[in-house]
Amino acid sequence: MAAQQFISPNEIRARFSQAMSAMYQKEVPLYGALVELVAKTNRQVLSENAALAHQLQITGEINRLTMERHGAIRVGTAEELHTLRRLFSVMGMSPVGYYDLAVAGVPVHSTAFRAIHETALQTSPFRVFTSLLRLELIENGPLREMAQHLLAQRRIFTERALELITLHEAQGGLDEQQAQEFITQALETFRWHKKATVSSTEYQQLHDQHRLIADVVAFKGPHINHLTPRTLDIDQVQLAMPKQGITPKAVIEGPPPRHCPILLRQTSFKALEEDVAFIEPDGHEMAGQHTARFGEIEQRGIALTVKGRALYDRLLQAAQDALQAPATEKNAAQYNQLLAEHFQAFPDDYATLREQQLAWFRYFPTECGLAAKETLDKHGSLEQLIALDYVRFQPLVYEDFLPVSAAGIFQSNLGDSRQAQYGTASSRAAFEQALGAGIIDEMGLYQQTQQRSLQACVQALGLHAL
Ligand code: OOG
Ligand code: NI
Repeated sequence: MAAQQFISPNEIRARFSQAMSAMYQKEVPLYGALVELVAKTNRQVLSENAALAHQLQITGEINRLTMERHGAIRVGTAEELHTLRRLFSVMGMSPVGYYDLAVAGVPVHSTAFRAIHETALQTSPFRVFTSLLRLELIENGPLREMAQHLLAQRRIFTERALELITLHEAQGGLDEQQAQEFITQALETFRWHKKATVSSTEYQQLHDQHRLIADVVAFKGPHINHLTPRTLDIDQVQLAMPKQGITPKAVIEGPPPRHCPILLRQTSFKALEEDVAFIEPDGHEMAGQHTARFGEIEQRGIALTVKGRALYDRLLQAAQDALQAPATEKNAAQYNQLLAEHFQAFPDDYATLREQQLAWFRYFPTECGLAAKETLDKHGSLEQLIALDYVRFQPLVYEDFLPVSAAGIFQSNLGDSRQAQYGTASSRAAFEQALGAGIIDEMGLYQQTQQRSLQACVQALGLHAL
């Protein structure tokens, strides 16, 4: 088959993300309300903040804003994770970053499947935070065996989805009809199933061990547990949520509000109590409830270098230490105050962030630089070109997640009451083995994008090098 007949993986991802959003809006109408609120707020911010609108125009992010979202799923076995990697690969999504949540009392480790090149991200930035349950952390032997047994019996992919994944691998792509069918079939894996695969007694046992274990083990598949639109002003949406009947968690995860947003700020509304049906040993259904699915919003800022990230981690830790307790409704104001105080030490203008190499940037030739192409010094340094306004820089947006924030999101939705303690040995190698591939280091990706933007300046301005 000729290569040009294949649909681009980016296009498949964009369509899949759209289909997933439509499905989740039907499943969880409150998510639809949140999407509307975010879209309205974004329009308002763009109309009031010309500088931000201009920045998003130059980086192209303006075009992806309304389609921007991430989702999260949790799987139970190495095989499930392995096949998911192959499934996401059809859509041009690779595993980026390793997140160990066990250190925060959640018995999972995770990665994010996402596109890795800036042009691919531009077509669709859809990401899926994917967690693998670490059954080995469950000390209760019989319960662990029960969970293993239940997981071994289920099939989370449709036969046709598996065939299309294999076809994609064999021929190197999917044509229009196959791609469409793939989207429909792949979506089935993430659908919510009201009917549990366990009895009410089994559910209770799993639940008593950890709510997360019940969520992963007691159902037919890894239902999407939230989808998260990107807002340009998370504080404003957080304030507006209660008026729409949506109650957000007490504090926004991540850095405090800033002129130049860094990394990622997130907040969620509590998981909903939903009706489910357990299958009793005699075969009849028993009505019950399960709480797992929720809504979340996020605001993305500039990606930090290793140095910037170390500073972020240090300041966040210091603010949390100073609070001397987990952040809750009661001490939220105090926590926000402490966070703001500690983050005074983090430069809050792009020029300084760049000078101190705390963050990643993209460089663009200016009109004025292009006009001067024939006469400018081909050996000029980047700093000279910037000073002459021949080249300008824009923040490179953070495309990943934050482990401390993710733990906060998990906890707020699993109930804050009990916090398990697990050994701290993280297990990246085991995760990669299950995945059947190495995890990509996000810092390398940011560095490459920055480098490609410099290279594009060299090309456009006919420079010797940069
Ligand atoms: C994932 C929680 C983490 C985020 O945005 O950091 C997350 C989950 O609850 O499965 O989604
Ligand atoms: Ni999330």
